Amino acid sequence: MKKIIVFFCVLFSVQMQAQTVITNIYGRKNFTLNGKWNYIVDPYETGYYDYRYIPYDQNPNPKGGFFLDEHLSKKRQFIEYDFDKEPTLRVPGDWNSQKEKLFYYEGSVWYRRLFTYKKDKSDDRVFVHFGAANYESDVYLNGKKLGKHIGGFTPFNYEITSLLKNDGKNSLVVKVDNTRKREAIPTVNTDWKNFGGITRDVEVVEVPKVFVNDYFIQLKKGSKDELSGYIKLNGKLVKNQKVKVEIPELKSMAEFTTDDKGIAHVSMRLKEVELWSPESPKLYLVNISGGGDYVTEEIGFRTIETRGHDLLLNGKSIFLRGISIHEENPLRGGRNYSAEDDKMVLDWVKKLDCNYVRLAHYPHNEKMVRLADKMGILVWEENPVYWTILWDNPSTFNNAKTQLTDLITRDKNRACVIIWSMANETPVSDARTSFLKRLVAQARSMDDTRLISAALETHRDNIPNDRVVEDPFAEYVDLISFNEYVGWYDGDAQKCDDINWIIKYNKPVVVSEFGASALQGLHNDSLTLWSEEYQAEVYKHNLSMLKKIPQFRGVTPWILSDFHSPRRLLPGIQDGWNRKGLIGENGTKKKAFYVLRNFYEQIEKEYK
Ligand code: GCB
Repeated sequence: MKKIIVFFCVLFSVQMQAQTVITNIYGRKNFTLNGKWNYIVDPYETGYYDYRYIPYDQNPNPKGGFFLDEHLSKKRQFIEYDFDKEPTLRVPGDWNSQKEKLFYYEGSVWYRRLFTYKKDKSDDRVFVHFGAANYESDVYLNGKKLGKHIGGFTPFNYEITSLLKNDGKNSLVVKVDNTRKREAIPTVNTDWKNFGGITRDVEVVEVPKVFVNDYFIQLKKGSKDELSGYIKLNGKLVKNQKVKVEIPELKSMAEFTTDDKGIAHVSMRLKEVELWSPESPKLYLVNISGGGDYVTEEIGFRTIETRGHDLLLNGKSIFLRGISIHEENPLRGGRNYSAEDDKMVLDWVKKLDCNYVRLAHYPHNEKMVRLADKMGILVWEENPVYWTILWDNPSTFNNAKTQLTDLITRDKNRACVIIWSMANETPVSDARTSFLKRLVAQARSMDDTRLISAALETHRDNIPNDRVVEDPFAEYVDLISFNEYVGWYDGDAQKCDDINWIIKYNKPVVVSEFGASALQGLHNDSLTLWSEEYQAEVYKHNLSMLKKIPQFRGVTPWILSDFHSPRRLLPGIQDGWNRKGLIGENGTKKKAFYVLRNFYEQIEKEYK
């Protein structure tokens, strides 16, 4: 029991909180830590808890084998781990799709990366930034704890200036635990694979002593030529500092002054700005400077609003020709991790004649959203509040709020993002409505320029063919979105023809899901379940049913491609995959793909 005795006298009590995430990480001076990391699979948490189940990092007198780094304790004996002898995993990337023996693994894995880094300027500050790690991460540099981050899809960073050995060997250790938990966001029950690991980029970022931590630069709500937002500096003596926004192509430049919190309000008028749209996704180079820092990135400007049933992009009525997607490359059966993965998926989206995607059911990676910005694809982004979570648990709420906050912080300058979704398919109750209302308040307080929605549920009335959308939460959203499965969980395809939709809200309806499963390559008549023909039939009938809804302004059928889901067990058909994709696991398009594309080509003409 007490055999694994290593006495660690260094105590890792520096439990720093995760710090405000640095905006536009890719526009900074970066040093990538992507690549091969040694790893230890630790299902018993041997590296974290001692034999009394006390975490080593909360124990003033630790006995046991904290998995930090043997390089720090070379002289000690009895160490029962050795990162150097362990195999490696690619970072970024989930562990399940990289190693066969980890395919079903859920639990803790320790990662270790050695690196040397030399600062450019001696008084610069250095951070380590993670695009995401699923789900809980404990991060240590050179034996000191930087902090713990909770949430599998949002970025986090820690300042490492004082711990970094300038030009010496540094050891970064991260324990990633993807155990599903009832109180977590998402909770234990989801219809997608719980890919674990450091799934996104890891960067060392160097910034000046006082730097531009965050900024929000978009058109002011209701205006087509006035920018509004803020710039936030980080560092000492940040009161009354000058900050500057410059858009060279528009010959626009303006200076602002920070308040005592280091925040400057931005407001400036643009001349002859070309608005961003799917047809012409114009991006401008925007330079932001202040406190000795200078960042630049491409930003687009557009307006999005609703008027009664109508959805207006840049003042013009638009129909959202969309598709839902998970962040999985089906050809590899793993979470997207590269630019090629993102490009392949968004190229499929374009081939479907879409102008819009729903990034379900959690924040996808930042580069994907940047690519959508460039390719002219509108985006719905979603908080991972999925199905039935612990609505009454305050820490569950704080977790959901933090993830939403971090998502909005990360993507608020992307013109393509038009909708923040609070949740997916959450059964109505007072506790749930109160929970979601508080999330809406948070989203609106951070960003009043975008629309708010959630994928709601529908219910049946006493009349068998009536389908009703009535939800107290609908009052708080800008769009009415719901998931419906007439033709799959709810009768057969023909049933669509008799359904009567009752939606009393005077708001645009953007249907968040409908669909049916088909095994790619399985052909039969259009009545046979699991065949491509049946799926195509469900699409035909659903599309003509939805088109009759007067407020119908968009749809994201479920889903672009087949994806892994441990809930889907039917042998020979599902084998661990959700088969509702329009594209099979080998990349082949199913018949329904073309049904949807034809529909969209038609709609595109109608909205010209
Ligand atoms: C839904 C969920 C989605 C599932 C889908 C299905 O309503 O929102 O996550 O994967 O149904 O295939 O049943």
